Amino acid sequence: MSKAALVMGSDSDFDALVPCIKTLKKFGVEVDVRVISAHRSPELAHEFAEKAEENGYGVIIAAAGKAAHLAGVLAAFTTLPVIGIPVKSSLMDGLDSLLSVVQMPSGIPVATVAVNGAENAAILAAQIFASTDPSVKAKLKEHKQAMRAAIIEKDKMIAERAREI
Ligand code: RP5
Repeated sequence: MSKAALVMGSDSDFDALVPCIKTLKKFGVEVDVRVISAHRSPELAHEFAEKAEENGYGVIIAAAGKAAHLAGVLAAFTTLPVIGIPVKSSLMDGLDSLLSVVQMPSGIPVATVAVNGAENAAILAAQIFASTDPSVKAKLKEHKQAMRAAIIEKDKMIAERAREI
């Protein structure tokens, strides 16, 4: 079974990450959820990233806010794909987190989703697994079909509302 790690910098990030956990489970991706801080427990971040592949993870999703260095630090110690979720912070609406996650130096990429983009992080992880896991791929196709059907419904509904004006 495809297995991802979702690592957050603090337990205070958890609520923003619930959609990521739900979405990974929806696509049949096993997920281990951890709190590891790049700043408060840096040696554990190092150890986690170095052992992630032998521990069976295919993707690491790393979420942090403010000076959000977690995803970049984990990416420094692994060749696994790392997806970064900038968590919205109280002072700058998450712009601080976004820039901290996305502005990686050449050679160490972090695939960064939007501020609080927890669902998209899970979908991107599922898409990475889908190249080798047909059951994840089938669920992704169903998801796209469902979105398409929902948009067609909304199109009809909006046309109806516009006629009534
Ligand atoms: C970051 O600092 C965490 O990812 C969190 O978003 C932020 C604040 O952490 P706490 O002070 O709430 O633990 O490292």
